[in-house]
Amino acid sequence: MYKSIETLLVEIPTIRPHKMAVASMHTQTLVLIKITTEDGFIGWGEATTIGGLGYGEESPESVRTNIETYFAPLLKTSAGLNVAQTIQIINRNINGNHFAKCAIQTALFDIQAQRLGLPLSEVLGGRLRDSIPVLWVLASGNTEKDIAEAQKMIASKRHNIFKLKIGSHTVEQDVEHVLAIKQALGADVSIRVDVNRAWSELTAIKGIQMLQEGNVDLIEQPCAIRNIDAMERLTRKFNIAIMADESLMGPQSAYELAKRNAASVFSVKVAQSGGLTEACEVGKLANYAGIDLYGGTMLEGPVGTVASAHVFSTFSNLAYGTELFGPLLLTEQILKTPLQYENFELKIPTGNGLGIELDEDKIDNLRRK
Ligand code: MUC
Ligand code: MG
Repeated sequence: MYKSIETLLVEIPTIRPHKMAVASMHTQTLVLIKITTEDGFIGWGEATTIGGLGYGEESPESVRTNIETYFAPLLKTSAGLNVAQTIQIINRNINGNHFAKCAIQTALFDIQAQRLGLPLSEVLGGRLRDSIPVLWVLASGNTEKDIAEAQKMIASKRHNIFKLKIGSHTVEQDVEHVLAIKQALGADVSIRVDVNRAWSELTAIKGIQMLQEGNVDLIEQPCAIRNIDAMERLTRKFNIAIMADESLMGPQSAYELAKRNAASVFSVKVAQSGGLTEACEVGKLANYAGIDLYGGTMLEGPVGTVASAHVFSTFSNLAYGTELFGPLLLTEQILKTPLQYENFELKIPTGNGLGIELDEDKIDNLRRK
């Protein structure tokens, strides 16, 4: 049934350095999975991460090795099974590896949706919207450059909500940077911060207090991944939205975080969730728990970005919008027709499957050989 399962590592420089507490990026390594069936369908998936092993527990190289060594042989034995049955076999035989699992699942759903002649969103339960709001992340490392970049984005109607990457400087320096940007952009522009788990609980109390007083709208992942106790205390202590990102690793952890009241917003990432259906389950669980939703990114290229967009289009609550700007951070586009970003939103493709056409010659030129 599956003729080939390929993993391609595609290196693309970023339009400017992207500085975060966990890594400074100058290039992004897209991890693309291409599955070709015996009857001529091609499905794409993506397992891109950030900063090698700086962000998560899987690297581009580990994803490639694990797909070639463990996933591909399993897939070859699953001929005739549907997507759910294939995923069940993968989950029974392979521990962890959420990014690789998500990429494989995306490619299988892409094929399935093409076979059915439907956009991917319809196979996931059905879209509730045709476009989604997308914010921009200011992470040049320089306050004045960030302000100029934001003003350009607002003027061109591309983004009017901004997330700032902090946590690499002292809390006072970080707060000064954030409040200078907030003041320059004005009261109507929503500013959020992502600490990428850089703060201790005491530093977080100090930082969040000042940011809340400065009318910042949201604090993302202030403390360590497994420090759920601190996340719980901070969520109870402050009125400002506290969002779980790295701590949210799929439906089981969503359940734990919700039970503990350890976040008021979930940043749902398809790869971190372990797959598209798992990301949908996180969304449903958040609804039942009264937790607001935000569509996160791993700075994926167009494949992971569009797969995420199809998932987020099915969410009934998307109170904090999304950050699906990954392809815009790259100097090269790898689609024949680029994704459409306009009026502060991303249009969700309407064609069958993912609804995108990859430029395979370009990918071949950019990929690691
Ligand atoms: C993260 O931690 O949210 C998403 C946007 C961005 O700039 O970095 C990522 C990772
Ligand atoms: Mg984050």
